[in-house]
Amino acid sequence: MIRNISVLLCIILMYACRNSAQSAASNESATTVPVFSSDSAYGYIQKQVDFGPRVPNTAAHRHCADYLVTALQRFGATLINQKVKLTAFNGDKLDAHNIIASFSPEKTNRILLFAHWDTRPWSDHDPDPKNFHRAVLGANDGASGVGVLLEIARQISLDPPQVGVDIIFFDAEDYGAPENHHTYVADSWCLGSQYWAKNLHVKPYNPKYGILLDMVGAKDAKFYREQISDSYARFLVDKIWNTAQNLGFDKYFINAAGGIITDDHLYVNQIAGVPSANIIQYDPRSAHGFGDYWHTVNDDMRNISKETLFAVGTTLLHVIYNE
Ligand code: AHN
Ligand code: ZN
Repeated sequence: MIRNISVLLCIILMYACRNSAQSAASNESATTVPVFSSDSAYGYIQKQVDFGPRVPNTAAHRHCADYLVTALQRFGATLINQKVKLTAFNGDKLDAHNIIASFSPEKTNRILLFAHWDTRPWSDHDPDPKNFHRAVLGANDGASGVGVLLEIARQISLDPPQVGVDIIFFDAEDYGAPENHHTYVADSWCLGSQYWAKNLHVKPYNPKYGILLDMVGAKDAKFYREQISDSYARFLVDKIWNTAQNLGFDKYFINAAGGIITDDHLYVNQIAGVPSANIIQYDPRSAHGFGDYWHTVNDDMRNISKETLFAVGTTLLHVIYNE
């Protein structure tokens, strides 16, 4: 009898403890999410564009790298500079620089955020063929993803999330062979991320997932579910697009299949084995796909919308601070 009562007490006690542990856990997870400043992100984009096109082997490229490294250090990140000579499809030797910033590097529970910071040496989609040999200014194609991630880095410095965060700015993404090139060259795009995936900055490197931002600042941009992302990281695409929808950004984040786009996330998935998704402006139903400014001399600040930056940045902050 006495034994039965003590067993019963034990069970009651265990149940009570379990409930209080659960409520403590749910209190902890009720985190507040910082407010994304689109003014700040816009400023970081302007700053990059003011250097001019960030084409590898140019002074603008070097000056912009210095600026990005300094900014990330100011936000308290631990920096690793991966500098390497890479050979482009046409034989050009590129002084490439992947910029790797870690927040709370001691944490094992981590996520990766990335964007390319270089710009394209040729405007090969410009309607005027005379512009072919002019470099792309890359307000959207390059600077927008970096600008959003710099603002997220600033927010992390003010109020760190539970999860450790790595931010990588990949170089030499946009040096791929033009469509009119005389032969097909495999893997001519994304040289910086290909190099990183084969030469990880820490080993082993197993973040939960990676998110790529590419062309995330244009007015009225539409982000469809990119198909490489969906095949390697459907859970993550669901998470991002559901978060955006719950925040009221379904005008931007369209929950339908987009294109199959060779981009940095392909190599992060395929070679580094980090399940990764690409948030990229590509409308499979429009004639221009990437937008009519893409790889033309018109990819300048007039193309950038604070409203679009806010939708992307806010969605990302909600994903990060709910980990
Ligand atoms: C291709 O056009 C093969 N991929 C697009 C990747 C890219 C270029 N993103 C920005 N610029
Ligand atoms: Zn490009």
